[in-house]
Amino acid sequence: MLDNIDAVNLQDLDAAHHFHPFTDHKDLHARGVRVITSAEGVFLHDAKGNKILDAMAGLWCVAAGYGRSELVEAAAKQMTKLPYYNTFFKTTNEPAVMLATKLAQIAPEGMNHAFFACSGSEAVDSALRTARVYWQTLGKPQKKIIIGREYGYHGSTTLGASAGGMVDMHRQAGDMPNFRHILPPYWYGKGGQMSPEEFGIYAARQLEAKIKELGAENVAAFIGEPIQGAGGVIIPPETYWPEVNRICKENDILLIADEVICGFGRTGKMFGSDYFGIKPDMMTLAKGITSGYLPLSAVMLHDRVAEVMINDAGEYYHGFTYSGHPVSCAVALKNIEILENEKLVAGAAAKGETLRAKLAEALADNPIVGEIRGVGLIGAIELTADKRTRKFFEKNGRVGGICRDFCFANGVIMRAVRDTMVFSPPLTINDDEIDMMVELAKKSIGQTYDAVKSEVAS
Ligand code: PXG
Repeated sequence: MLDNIDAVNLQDLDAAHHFHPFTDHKDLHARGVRVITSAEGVFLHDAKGNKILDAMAGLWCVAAGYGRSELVEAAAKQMTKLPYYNTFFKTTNEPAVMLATKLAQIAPEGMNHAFFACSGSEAVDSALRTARVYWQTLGKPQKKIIIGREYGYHGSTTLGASAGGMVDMHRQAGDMPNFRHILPPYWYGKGGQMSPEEFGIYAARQLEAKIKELGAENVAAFIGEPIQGAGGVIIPPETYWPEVNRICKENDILLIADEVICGFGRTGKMFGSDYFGIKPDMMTLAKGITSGYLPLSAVMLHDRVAEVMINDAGEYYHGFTYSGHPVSCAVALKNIEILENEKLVAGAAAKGETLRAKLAEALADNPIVGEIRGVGLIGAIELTADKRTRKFFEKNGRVGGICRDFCFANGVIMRAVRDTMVFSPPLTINDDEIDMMVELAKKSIGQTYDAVKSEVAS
């Protein structure tokens, strides 16, 4: 069937048969779907012959870039040897063991056990279940409540959506009991007159207040992304995570770092927890673990948690057909080898600095650019009606949408989250490609300014 593809109209077939994730289908059918046909390095090719710089690395995941034959070979080799076997019922496979061992080596101190799943959502779901079982095992079954944050994103299973702080998702599905949400550490949007440092403490203490309100004896865990990605690349002030560490410890609350986006070098450190000094009890990993080449995720358990789960919890009634899938694990191992051999993690820190400096220079005169922020190769550009007062445009999300469409038309993919343009290019991006990304961003944000000029404070 795939050999005949040139002869069929993929747009029509897609509209007829494909129900997409996170999509308004009426709107999609009116515009027509974009068909991506191939990719190499940081570039995508679509069916119309356009070449597009993917400044999002797919959905924040293609760390090692597209077209890596080493990953293809690792998959083919493992598929030939053992394409599948499960890790239930007292069995394991070579790639799963070796990957668990490798993850224990590169993860922060004390995180020595990996539980495998297929997606970030499944990892989050698994971490939340583990938190509940942990407290049950310690004789505190009433410790059930999970605290997350507004604008948090922890996936789209019902538990993940409930832990996340996306109100539209809560409305449709994620309204499970025993979840609460606190203010995100989003200084630009919510910091008012406070300095970022003051606001970091203030936002962390919302957690303390929430625990007090609920009673620490009822709270199982706090879950947070080191940097909130899908929520708009919200980078907490430096004061935030140390205070959260303290609050979780003092109140005997598990701390879950959702590293699905931050993990595997995005921040210029292997994990976001390394960058911010977070002391998690569990970490969820996905996306960059295989650079998106195959589905795979993991929950890393700190020894504190693993000892209880292994020695005292009895049987763990949880797992997936594809937990520890040998082909995904083989690809992950090769992918981590690439990150290490090509020094892509330290490279992300250096390239991120170059990228932000160039963006700052290119966008300095654009009146709607309120802030450019980033850590490593994850970043954001705030579009604002008045940059002196950090005032957003009317109908939040409208101007971001305009900008995103200009970006696409100009050949660069950036995401709009409300009116915040976010980016996370492959860690392999080179200097010329950084220049190209900056040029295309400058052009697109310039066109956006022209389109909304009348609304901008002079
Ligand atoms: N946690 C975090 C921090 C994520 O960013 C998930 C969990 C869920 O992973 P899965 O593999 O189940 O999708 C994510 C995923 C976007 C976007 O548009 C972000 C994600 C997924 C899809 C779209 O920003 N993040």
